[in-house]
Amino acid sequence: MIIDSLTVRDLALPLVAPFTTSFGTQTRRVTYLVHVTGTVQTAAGRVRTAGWGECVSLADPLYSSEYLAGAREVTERHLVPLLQHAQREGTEITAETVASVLAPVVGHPMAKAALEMAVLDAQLRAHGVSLAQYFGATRTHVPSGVSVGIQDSIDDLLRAVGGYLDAGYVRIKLKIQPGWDLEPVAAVRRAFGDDVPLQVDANAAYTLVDARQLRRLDDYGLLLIEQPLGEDDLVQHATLARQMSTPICLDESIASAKDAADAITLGAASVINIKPGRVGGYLEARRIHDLARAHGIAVWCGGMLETGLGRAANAALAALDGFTLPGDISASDRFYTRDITEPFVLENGTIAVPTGPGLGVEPVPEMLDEHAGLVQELWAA
Ligand code: OSB
Ligand code: MG
Repeated sequence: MIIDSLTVRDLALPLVAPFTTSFGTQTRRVTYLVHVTGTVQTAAGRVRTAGWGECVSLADPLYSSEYLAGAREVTERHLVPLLQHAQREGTEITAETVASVLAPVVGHPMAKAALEMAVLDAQLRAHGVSLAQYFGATRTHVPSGVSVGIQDSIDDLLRAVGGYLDAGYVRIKLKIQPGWDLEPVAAVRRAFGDDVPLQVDANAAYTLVDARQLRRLDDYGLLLIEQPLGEDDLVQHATLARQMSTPICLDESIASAKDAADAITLGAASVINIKPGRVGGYLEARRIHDLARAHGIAVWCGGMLETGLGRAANAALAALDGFTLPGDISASDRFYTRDITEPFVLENGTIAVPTGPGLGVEPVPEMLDEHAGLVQELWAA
């Protein structure tokens, strides 16, 4: 496309309840939205188009080194200028070229992914193609799992899990940390039985010294344990994988298709959580899906408390064949009283994949008025 404007808007949405993981508690989702406008050459001629992106970075550098203010800053000072320079020099900015144009900047995958998402949305809207069609995904609905935060008590946990099961979620993920692991897992199994698809996520809260404790989770028939050890601990994850029968899934450790290949080669993961923001965008996410599929490694789509924009894109990605496990693609009301788009709702334990062009959803202006800050122009017409 030929970009003629790019703006960002800060956004803050309250959460329906605090969300606690081993790295901290969130009570609201703060992020920024990217909006890009321009023209795209199509078979029908040059058409005006616009697209939305959402940054999945969290406010603080606790889940990843990237944090929201840094992502916003690098976008303004480095990434948008790289796009402008490339366009001036005659490189067409498309979803397929964004990553290589931004490659000189080291790191900052979530900031890069938000830009790529906006360009991809704009480009697909111009061509009248949905994101799912672009990926080659055929499923119309994706199974919906829910991530359950660390609670103040086992009673609170059982109430929360019971509510999600009643709502129809088809898979439960419990956040764990040292001191909140075997007991909550055992309590959920006791209360809801052995047939509930159940998995745990440690967000890197353990070390290999804890191997004996982690191995005790093998008694509970878990689908997987997600990111027990540190982001950099690929070799140690491979060691742990040989010591326990519960499949190891990596989240934080996988920042690229290359990381996924390394993890598979080392035996550090038998499942991969794909989060498009964490790996620099939906195109790299797609490559990880393809790579994992070729190796017979299961993947599922993770979540970062996305608004309806990111939720729409995640549903489209998860509609690909290789996503063989339910993702953290819950209904909008799992996190938000009111989403910024039309809400995603549970239908028989699934989320419908949008069918309209691009993301297939758009922010409701009234919600932006209420929850978004001023429009900041980073690339003026
Ligand atoms: O580790 O998967 C994670 C949310 C923020 C940061 C990291 C993680 C999560 C979740 C929430 O588990 C998933 C969701 O958006 O539903
Ligand atoms: Mg995780």
